[in-house]
Parts: sequence; C-alpha cells; structure tokens
Amino acid sequence: MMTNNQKLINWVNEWAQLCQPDKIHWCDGSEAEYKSLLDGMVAKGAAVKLNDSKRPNSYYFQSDPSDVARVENRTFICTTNKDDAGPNYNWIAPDEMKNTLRKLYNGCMKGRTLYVIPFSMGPLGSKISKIGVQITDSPYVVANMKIMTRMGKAVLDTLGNGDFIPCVHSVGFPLQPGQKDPSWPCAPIEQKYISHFPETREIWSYGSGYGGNALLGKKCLALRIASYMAKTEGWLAEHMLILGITNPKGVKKYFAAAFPSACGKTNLAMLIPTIPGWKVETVGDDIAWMKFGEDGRLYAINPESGFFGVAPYTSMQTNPNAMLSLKGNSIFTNTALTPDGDIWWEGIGYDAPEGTITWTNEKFDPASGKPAAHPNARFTTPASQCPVIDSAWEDPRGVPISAFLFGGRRPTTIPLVYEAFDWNHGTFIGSVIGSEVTAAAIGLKAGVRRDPFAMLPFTGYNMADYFRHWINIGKNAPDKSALPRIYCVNWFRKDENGKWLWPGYGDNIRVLKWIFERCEGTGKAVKTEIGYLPSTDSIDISGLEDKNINLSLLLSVNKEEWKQEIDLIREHYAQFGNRLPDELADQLNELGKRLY
Ligand code: GTP
Ligand code: SPV
Ligand code: MN
Repeated sequence: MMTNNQKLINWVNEWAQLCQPDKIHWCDGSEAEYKSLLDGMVAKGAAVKLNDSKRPNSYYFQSDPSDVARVENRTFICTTNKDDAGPNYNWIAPDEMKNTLRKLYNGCMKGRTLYVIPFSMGPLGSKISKIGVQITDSPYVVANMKIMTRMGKAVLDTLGNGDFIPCVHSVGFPLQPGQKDPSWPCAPIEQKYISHFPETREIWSYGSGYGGNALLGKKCLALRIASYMAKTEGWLAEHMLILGITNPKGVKKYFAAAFPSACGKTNLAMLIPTIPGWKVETVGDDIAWMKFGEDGRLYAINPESGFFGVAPYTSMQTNPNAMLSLKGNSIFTNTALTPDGDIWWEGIGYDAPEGTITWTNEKFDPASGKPAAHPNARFTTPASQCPVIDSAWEDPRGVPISAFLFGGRRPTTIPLVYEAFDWNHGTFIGSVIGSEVTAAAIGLKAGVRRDPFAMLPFTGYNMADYFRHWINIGKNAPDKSALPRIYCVNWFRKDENGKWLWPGYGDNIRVLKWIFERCEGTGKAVKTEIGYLPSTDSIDISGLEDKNINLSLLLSVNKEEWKQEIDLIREHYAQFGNRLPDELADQLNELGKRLY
C-alpha cells in the first residue's frame, strides 16, 4: 500500500469485495509499470508493439467493433431531481442507478486485476487542480491514464489524508476459470452505463473500455463533475482548447475555443501559421478550467497531460505538430496497422502499404470502400512531446484568456468569423452553436444538431442552468472590461458542390490574427444584424495558395438563412421552458428584430 489515507483504503477494499478481482495493484505511475502492463497485453495478444525503429515505445490496439466511441445514449446524469439533469440528459435517480450497477459490479472483476489509479487533473499541487482515484480492471485504461493525467505515487503523496473524487470503472467482462479473455473485453451496449452523481461527486462507469467512457479523468471528471462544481463555486470547466498566439512584434495573448467533438480543437491548438512572423503555441487541446485571477482576468489551466486525438486526416500537411508529437511513446487505437509495424489512417498523406491490416483486423482493400481506420480512431500521446507546447502549459496559475471562440461544422449560414456585441450576446452565441454530427459518438442522427458551448454531451446538470451560470460569470466578473471577448468561427462552410470554401488548418491563423487585432483595438469590423464581421479587407489573405477564395461569401450574412436559423434556435430554446434565462430569450428577440 502506498498511502495511509484510510478513507481511500476503505473505499478500495469495499469495491474489491464487490467486484472480486483476483488481485489488487496500486499504480505507482512509473515507466517500468507502464511498460510491463503494455508488454503484458502484447504477450496476451491484446496489443501490438509497433516497430521500435519507426515508432519507439508505442503500441497498437483494436477495440471491439461495438466499443469505438462515447455512448451518449448510455451516459447518465443522476441528480436527486430529474429537472436538475434537464432535457438533454438520460436521468435515473441515484439510488436506483446504484442498485442496478451494484448488481452488475458484483463479481465483475473475476479473473482480473483491480488497478488503483491515483490521478491529478491539473499540475500537482495547483489550487485549480483536483485529485481523483479511478479503480479499473483494464490495463489499457491504466496505460492511457498514465499519458492523459499526472498519475501514481506522487499523487498519493500530494493527496495525503485529503479528499479525492472516486471513479469506478469496469469493462464488465468477468472471466470464468479457464475462459479465454477476448483482446478487447467489454459489455454489450445495453449493459453499458456511464453514470455520474454530481451531487456526491462520484463516477460509476461500466461496460466500455473506450475513450471518454473509460478514461474517467477526462469527460466524466474534468467536464461533467467539474462543470457542476464550477457552477457551485463560481468558475468554468469547459470543452475548450487553449492556445497562445504571438504576433510579429512579440505580443502574446491566449485564446480558448469550444468546438464540438471532432470539429478541430486539436488542429487549431497546434496550428502552424501560414502568415510569416506569427506563432501559435499549445496549452491544451480539449479541456479548460478557468478561474478569475487577482487582476480580474480569467486564467485557464489544461487539466490534462496528454492528447487523445482523432487520427484520421491528421497528416504532415494538416497538423505537422500532432504528427511530430506521435513519433514515439504513444498508443494508437483503431487505426490501421502496416506490415512493417507502423500505423496508418485515411488522410495520413500517403497510400497504405500493401498488406495493411484494418482496425477490424482484415487485410485492407482500398477498393472495398471500407476505411482502414475507424473514423474515431485515436492516438494517445504526451502533451510534452508537442513541438509547440507552450512554456506556461504547466503553470499552476494558468494563462490569462483574451478571447473565447465558439464554432462547429456548419455548411451554410454561419460566416467564417464574427464577434459578439458583449458578454450576454456572446453567451447567446455559445448557447446556440451547432454542428453536423461526427463519428466521436455512437448512434447520432446525421444532420446539424445544436451543441451549446460544445458541452451538450458534457454538462453535468441542466443545460439551462449552465447558460445561467455563463450569464452570471459575466454579471459577477470582478472587472467586466477584463472579460474575454467572444467570437463565433466556422471553418466548414461549403459551396453548392460540397467543397470547403475555406482552406482551414494553418490558414485559420488569418482569422486568429483578426481576433488578435480586435482584442488590441485595431482590427476593422462592420456592425451587422448578427454581430461584428470583419470588413473583407481586414482578413489577411496575403500569400494564400488558393487565389479564388470567396471572402465576400464567407463573410456574408444571408438574411433568409438567418431567418431559418432563428426558427431552429426557437425550437432549441423551447426545450428549456421557463428555466431558460430571460437574458437569452431577449437576445433571440433582439436578433429577430434586427433581421426582420
Ligand atoms: P475531439 O478530440 O473529439 O474533441 O475533437 P477535436 O475538436 O479536437 O477535433 P480535431 O482537431 O481532432 O479535428 C477533427 C477532424 O476535423 C479531423 O479529421 C481534422 O482533419 C478536421 N479538421 C480540423 N480542422 C479543420 C479545418 O480547419 N478545416 C477542415 N476542413 N477540417 C478540419
Ligand atoms: C470527444 O469526443 O470530445 C473527445 C473524445 O475528446 S472522448 O475522450 O472519447 O470523449
Ligand atoms: Mn473532446
């Protein structure tokens, strides 16, 4: 045992009694432990060690085909009152959920090891950080948590006798004596439960081994539980990347951006600017925790220590810094595997070598129309390996945020960029953003869905109350003039042939530059019905490869489209009834008046 924390020891013992593992292993977080777990999985046939001369210290996994992404229809917010979970979440009363799950957890770790993972979200010892302890029967989860969080003995030392957020996880596949373990054990979909008890700060996850369902520090703790804590305590836990941007004069600012899953956070966080003299550095690519500092500004930390990124279409052309981060010490899940022991995916920038194996472990046939990598194939890689990791990325005080960006995949209507009139208008924009759905979650209907603040899958309480919390952050800010400015961006507008109108990726610096200049008070804008839009000459397109870029279309407000948008927003808002803050209903009315 590595701790004297009696509460923790008792908690582990209670769960061990229920789950009945063969062994208990307290994770020390060492490299030796990491390697031995992964090599153990290789020996059992659950993982492939990649070719050390190509990708040192890296491992490849194929999941069960039923367990490839977050399962929103099996994710639950268990508050005492149903209304506190609100219209967007599956709700089951806490006691009922716990009864159901106790039955499933009973004996669920037979034939397996129970791993105890003490982890810190945020730099060890930072006032903004939180300590959790996850128990799991998945060595794959342990290895991923080692990359994604600060994990192990040092966390127990920092915890001392203090409180931790308890996180319970099992893949839900007990082994009978002599039964062969599948390479990716998990439970059938109807037995998966990703359950949150925000009022008591507990997470009980059962039946899935993939991503946000199983790495409980990420979406479950750092967003669903943390957003509830943040509401109670007056801070923000957001699905946002954090980047540092420096202009040619050496002036630096930090931006945070919320885009729905698989809509470009990792890419924007580490973009390589196509305008000379500008620099972008990465603080985080998925989650931001923010509190007001003594100077009245909002300071953000990245609670994670790794990237769990979308692999397909990551290439030396689109995101070289991600590719360079992945050079070694990484885990790849549901990509394809090449015959020389490396990984491959669609859009990696070169053809699959003959003999490539797909994520379903078949020989890849490019003519089959079936992709070699699952669209939600992911890499897990240490943030410290990113060539442009920001020097302040582990600063316990966080970095001061100058601007918030909200966005999504919108083929029509939403211009390339516009600025909110003020905080409440910005909150309105955040509350109505939407996106065409992606492969990051299982079983969603195609089309545009509203994903407010990119938090639809991740708020641990009633979304209308979350909107209220954002309004309150503006109202109660110690210095209103120091609040971040708010922007809406859309890299995904298409022409009538379905082609992107905007080159995206490194060229997104052209939009960041305008936002930077607006924050400086220099960028030019025109006031429109929907917000401040850049004048077409204020977006720097110098040196842009595509000379035919249709900026005037990208920066236009089509009134007919916006009138339809208003109808959709009304529908979206209706689900919240009178819990919707009046400020937002007013914003919608004002927008209507400006458009009609
Ligand atoms: P999560 O990890 O699920 O939260 O996703 P994310 O928001 O970090 O998305 P990511 O950066 O991984 O991008 C997802 C997909 O969008 C990838 O296939 C990218 O290639 C693509 N993408 C990212 N940025 C752009 C862009 O500017 N333009 C276009 N057309 N595609 C982009
Ligand atoms: C997302 O879906 O927003 C992700 C991936 O970042 S997962 O961790 O699986 O939720
Ligand atoms: Mn995400």
